Amino acid sequence: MKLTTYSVEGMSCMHCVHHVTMALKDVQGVNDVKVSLSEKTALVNADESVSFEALKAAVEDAGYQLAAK
Ligand SMILES: [Cu+2]
Repeated sequence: MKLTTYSVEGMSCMHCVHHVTMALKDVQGVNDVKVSLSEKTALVNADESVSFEALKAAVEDAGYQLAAK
């Protein structure tokens, strides 16, 4: 498992935080997610097998942008 912090663009309220959190948690291999609205970040605890591309695609499907930090 590894912990990685990403930056998230497009969030404006706690509903957005919820959407991003759910999108990331739905990715296979993701164990835990903490999204911060004020810091515009997502702290992701995931298996080594989880790619950045998979996380980015999930967040984009939900309507937000994920970037390496
Ligand atoms: Cu919102």
